[in-house]
Amino acid sequence: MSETLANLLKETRTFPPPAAIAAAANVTDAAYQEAADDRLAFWETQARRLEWTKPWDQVLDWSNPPFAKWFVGGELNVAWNCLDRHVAAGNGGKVAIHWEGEPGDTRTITYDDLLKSVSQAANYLTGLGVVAGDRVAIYLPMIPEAAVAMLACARLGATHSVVFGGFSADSLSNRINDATAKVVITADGGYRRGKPSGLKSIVDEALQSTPSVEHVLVVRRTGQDVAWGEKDLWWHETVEQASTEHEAQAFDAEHPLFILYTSGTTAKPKGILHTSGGYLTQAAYTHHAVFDLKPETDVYWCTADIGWVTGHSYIVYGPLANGATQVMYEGTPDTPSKSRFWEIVDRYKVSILYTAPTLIRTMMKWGADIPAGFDLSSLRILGSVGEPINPEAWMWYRETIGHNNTPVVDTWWQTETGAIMISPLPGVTAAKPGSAMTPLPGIVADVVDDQGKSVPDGGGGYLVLREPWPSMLRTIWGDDNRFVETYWSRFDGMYFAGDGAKKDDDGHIWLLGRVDDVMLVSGHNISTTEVESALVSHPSVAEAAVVGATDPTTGQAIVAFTIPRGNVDTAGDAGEALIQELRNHVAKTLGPIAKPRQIMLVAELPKTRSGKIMRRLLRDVAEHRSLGDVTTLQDSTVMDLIANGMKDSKSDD
Ligand code: 7RM
Repeated sequence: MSETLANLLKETRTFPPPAAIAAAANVTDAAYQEAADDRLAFWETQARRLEWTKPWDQVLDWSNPPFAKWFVGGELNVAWNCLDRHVAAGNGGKVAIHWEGEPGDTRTITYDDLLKSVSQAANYLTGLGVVAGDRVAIYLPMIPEAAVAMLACARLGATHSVVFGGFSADSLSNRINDATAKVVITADGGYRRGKPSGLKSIVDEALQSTPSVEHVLVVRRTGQDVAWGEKDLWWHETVEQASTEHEAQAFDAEHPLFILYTSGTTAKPKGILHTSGGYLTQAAYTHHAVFDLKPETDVYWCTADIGWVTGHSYIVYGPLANGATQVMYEGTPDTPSKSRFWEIVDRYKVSILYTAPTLIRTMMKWGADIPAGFDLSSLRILGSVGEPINPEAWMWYRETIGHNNTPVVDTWWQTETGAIMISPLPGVTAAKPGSAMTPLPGIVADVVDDQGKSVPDGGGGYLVLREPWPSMLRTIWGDDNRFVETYWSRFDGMYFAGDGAKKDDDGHIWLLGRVDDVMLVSGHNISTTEVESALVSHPSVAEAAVVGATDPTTGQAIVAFTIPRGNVDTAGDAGEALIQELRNHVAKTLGPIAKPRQIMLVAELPKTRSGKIMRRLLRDVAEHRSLGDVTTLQDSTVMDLIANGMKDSKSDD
């Protein structure tokens, strides 16, 4: 077999858009043709969704690939586009953010309020000596000040680097030093799982080794005791006392907007650099197109953390550029109870929900009676991001959350791509459960084989992008060579994303997980995603993670870690019987080659804070290696559970 990646899973269900959504859709089928006829003219049209103080002279400069310049010569202020223009248009009284704290406190923030707060922060940061081009690190919980801090930087042309509130002092200081940040914006702490967790104390520790930092601005969120040093300034005593008037200055379209570090597994984190005009154009356009946002009536909620690119593009920049009203939630979905999400949807009449497969599978595990207790009829569009969504999780999302008639948009993109690249359009696409379907208008994606040749329909291989796009990363901060090597050298003239994918018989794209995770079983390249999806298609399974473990006869063998649904009996013989049933179920669904050697029933899986399964750790467990660094784990006790479970499980044949 010489195929690059096997295509085992067949899916025949399709769900055309509801007539009402199709009839009023922001974007219709015509957009694909328009973009195909003249891609650059198409993106120019989208850039005009923003207000520019100086028009561009050239749409794209691609004379020195892979270093792109979009909207060359154009000038705009990103924060002005997200705030001032909505206020100027008479929408200052409109709610920008319905914020919900984990303990149940709430804040309602209008566009007027947000503009005032951002102006205060911009004024105070200016007073601290922050000027365009400086870097500011942001280490905050999911509170409105996180958006305020980001927008204040954007307003001044300072480059923000948001670091996940869950990262350790070491990760924080590495990121601060890599970007030589001058100011850190943090909070005393934040609420997670019902407890105030400290942030300032971690900053204090990080600051032992960050010579570039001159000031630390501290938002008071929890009121917990904090140590206080010379560099420390309370946000409420400084920013909140500053003038609410601030005149935004325009910056070049290619002015750096933010750096966001990808939390690479072992290597040094990569500071992904995004710039202004192209980034905001694609963030705003995709938010408008993929979620069909009607700013007058929709209530939008993206459950991501602001420390993840999804929070940047689809909590801050995209929605605010489009004048959306959105919900922002501080905490976890199970605090104080497992119905927290559905309470919020019901209370605010959320109409567009954007979340991650990990959350959907967790909700599946908890059971359908929990959402059934709430009125979810306001929901009209559901989105998914972060990992491949298994067809059965997609179906559950649509049926149980989306009252069996909402479009589900599975959106593929990366920190590096800045905005959504491959996704159904809710008013156009007849979506298939588990497929990201089609590159968006203006995006040129393909699936290629080892040689970089386009695979035919029905074939699997590597997902690539063949043409530059406006919100593409411009480089890795401080390391152009690594940028070229990491993304542009595997296939000539193409961006390689690191993901495996296939085209189905209709040419629709299915993401198959990271190519590093692909399993080589008796000469077949099998994706983790397809085996996981086969497991999740069994009615007893909520979630599964699959890895290839070294095997003396097959090279690698498939080992699956499986979380049963809430009501499933797994005690004693019942558990053993289920394991056999699941192994046979996979063999029946995908063929005998994909039959797992071993299945373990577990309660949890190790995940990053953005919800991605850490297969590397599971591979270590499956091969009985030590666990290595688990500091980015959502819950490190999970690994103990899994390691214990390992002893009990047995592998036959
Ligand atoms: C937005 C985000 C990027 C990686 C990417 C994929 C995976 C994301 C999907 C997906 C299948 C999806 N940025 N990924 N979305 N895989 N279907 N809809 O997640 O930089 O944190 O991660 O996430 O492997 O390369 S990210």
